[in-house]
Amino acid sequence: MSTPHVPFGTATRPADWWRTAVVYQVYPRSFADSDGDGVGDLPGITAHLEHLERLGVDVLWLSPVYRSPMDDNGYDISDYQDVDPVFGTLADLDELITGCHARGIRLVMDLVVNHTSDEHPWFVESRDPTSPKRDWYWWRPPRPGHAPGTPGAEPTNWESVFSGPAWELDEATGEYYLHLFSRKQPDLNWENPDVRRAVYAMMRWWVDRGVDGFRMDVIDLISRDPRLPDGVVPPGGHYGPSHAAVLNGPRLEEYLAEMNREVGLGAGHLLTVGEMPGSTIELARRVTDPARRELDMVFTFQHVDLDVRPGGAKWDTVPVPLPALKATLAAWQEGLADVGWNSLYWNNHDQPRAVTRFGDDSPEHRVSSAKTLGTVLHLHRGTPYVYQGEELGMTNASFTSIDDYRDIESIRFHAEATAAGVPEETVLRALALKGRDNARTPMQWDAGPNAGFTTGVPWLAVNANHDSINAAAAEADPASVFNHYRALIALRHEHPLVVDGRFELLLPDHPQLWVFTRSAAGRALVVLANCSSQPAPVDAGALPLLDGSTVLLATHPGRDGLDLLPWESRVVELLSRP
Ligand code: TEU
Repeated sequence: MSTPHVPFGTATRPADWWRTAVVYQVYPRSFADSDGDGVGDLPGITAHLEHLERLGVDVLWLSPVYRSPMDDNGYDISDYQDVDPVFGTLADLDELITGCHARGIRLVMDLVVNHTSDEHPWFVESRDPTSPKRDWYWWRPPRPGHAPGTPGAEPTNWESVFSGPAWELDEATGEYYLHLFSRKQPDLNWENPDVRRAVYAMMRWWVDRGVDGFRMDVIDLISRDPRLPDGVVPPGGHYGPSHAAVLNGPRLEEYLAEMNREVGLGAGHLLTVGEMPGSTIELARRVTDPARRELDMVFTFQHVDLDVRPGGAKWDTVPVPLPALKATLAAWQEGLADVGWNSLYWNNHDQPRAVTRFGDDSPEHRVSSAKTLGTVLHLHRGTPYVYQGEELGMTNASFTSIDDYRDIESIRFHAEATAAGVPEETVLRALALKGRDNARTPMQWDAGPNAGFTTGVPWLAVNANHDSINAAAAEADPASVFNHYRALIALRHEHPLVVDGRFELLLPDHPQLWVFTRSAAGRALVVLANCSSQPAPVDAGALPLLDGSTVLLATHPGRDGLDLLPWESRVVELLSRP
């Protein structure tokens, strides 16, 4: 059973080390600014590694720091083997890698190879129709019977995730190039083996530089039907069955296995996690099956897309009943119980803050709901991901004007929706709920000016609530969200059931309670959580026998009754197996 937590320092990365690990995601623009230009940078991260060390995390996932025109904040890369000056230098990154390793923390890079920047030399060369690089991207003539630039002349009816057509006309050649994201993010053609070889060589270069793995951006978009058939696109271009032509394409697993082999990902025990919008349990069972040597885990979107109206755009928000959320995570637990492995996340740089979205960020309940969301997630089976600020219970930004936003997706949605006649306040309400900038407000280090993030003018406004929500206050307060996350991470390192115990959901239909067990080898844990802002009595009859059990972690220490307070949760080790 027990997958012992292997401390760092061993010469080699042990097999499956990531099964007992907790990953911390840093969004460099918003973590810590060391030179006062208002944008976070690498020396800023290195200067705050103690925060990660005190939290107890095992891995730092670094969102992109590569050279980039920053059209999509670095997810548009113009040089994969250099650092953008706004973030620092390659030497600064080496120092960060060394600093992490010296503290027993591994470092995972962000691999963005579904597309490059349109300023990448590969794409610049591909603009020449005679260049061999032309086939490194998806260049196509206008739709038959249409002159270039005329309505409907785009080769397919695909829409960009960032609104508007997914095809950009190049006046010089009269041809279009494909970009599922912004027009400055042209899609690479993975059908071309030269493209794949170039990507693998770049990855090996980073492995030789000491990185411990890769988070792979929209990796299930890299294989598509080369005939590029039209799709049925819902409004707003959010991932739906419409993008059937690009999601989970016919050669995806062939490419993942080839990448694993050519870069030595499995052989080198490098952590690999694929961001896979549109992924299913069936696909994840195959892709994360160790025997197939493709990926270690995937990021599914099924739980974070529950608040999207079916067939609607991401901005079409609907309430998420707790049973639906419980059922979605439980399905992935059961689906990957015997093969593969789950990733576990509430937050990242694309999702609104979970305490606002799934919890209750009011002053009365913010701390308890942030703790309880953490407890419920971290006690599921899989590798947890903590997004910067989550360990402080940071909330959505509460921006009130489009001028507050910086994210290309939000700004283009606002332009498109208001042009289509949607009232400004409706658009702003949607952005306040789901906009990506909610996750990107600067890290709140202290109650001082700009939350201690920068001595300059922050690129994105600091949340005013940093006066009470900040790392300095949280680390000093034993009852803080920070210290609760510390205890959660320590529990994972110390208790094999948290890593390997079989998951079983109880009370699946209960609208307030999230209750489940983790059991193995005659031992069992029970997680009791009230995920509502109202008190919730628990029917003892519906639970395993709790007599003689031990409370391992609680939001409200000292309480053992079964009338749970709002957002109260407990992790209990049973005396005997249920
Ligand atoms: O995100 C892909 C992705 O799924 C998001 O675009 C998401 O669908 C959208 O934001 C939901 O609204 C990855 C990166 O995480 C994201 O930051 C990049 O913008 C995107 O790919 C393109 O690289």
